[in-house]
Amino acid sequence: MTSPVTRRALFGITAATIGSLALTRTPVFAAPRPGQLYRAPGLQEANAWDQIALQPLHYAYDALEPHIDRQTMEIHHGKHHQAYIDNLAKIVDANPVIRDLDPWAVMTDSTLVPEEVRAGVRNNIGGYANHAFFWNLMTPNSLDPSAELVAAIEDSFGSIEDMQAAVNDAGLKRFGSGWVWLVVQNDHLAVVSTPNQDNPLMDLGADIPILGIDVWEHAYYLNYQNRRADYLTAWWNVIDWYTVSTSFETATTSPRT
Ligand code: MN3
Repeated sequence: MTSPVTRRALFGITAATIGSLALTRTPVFAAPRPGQLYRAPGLQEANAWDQIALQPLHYAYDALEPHIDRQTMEIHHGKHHQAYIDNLAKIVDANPVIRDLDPWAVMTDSTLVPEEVRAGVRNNIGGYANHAFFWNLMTPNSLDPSAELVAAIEDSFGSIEDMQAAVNDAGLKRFGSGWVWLVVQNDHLAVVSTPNQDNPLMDLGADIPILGIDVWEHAYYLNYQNRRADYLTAWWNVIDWYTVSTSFETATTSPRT
């Protein structure tokens, strides 16, 4: 893992400096390569269903307190995320035709699998991928976003605070369970939300997520009960801007494959 010192060397420009630079920067959005952003084991290798497994967090369960409490993290990671993995494995074991397909292809185009198991596959491979993505978007040692990401956010939203307000608003408006995402969309950044365990890459979507917040009640209920707005506000205290910045860089500089 990159040390905080190295991270600061990469991204340690003050907000004031970034603000002045942003006025003259025009982000160049080349072709995104969404697959590079999801580092979940097995998701991007051919016929790698058996590699799909729960990975340990890179911080302790209580490291995000008081914003995200230890018990929520234990249950969310150890029970909910594990359940998506276990349920997906059961479906794949019972349907050998799926085993011949690549997990990434299935996640992005669930019509590849038989209709009778499509919903189960979609929900559980989405749950696997989304949570693997989500854990790496949080850290107890949040640093500054890259100058390039700040410039893109200011171009698309006006300010980081305006972007956060747009994300929080979309998260609040997501009825029931789902996710809210900050995505690279054509030549700008945008906020979208998805129901259940869907993500913007499903159905061959072209939006590339660089940040996603879980707004299922299981992500916040123990600490925040019904106060989803308070959870969303608190979440920004644990954002890993390093991961978001590097995901943005990958999404906007890598050739589309
Ligand atoms: Mn969840």
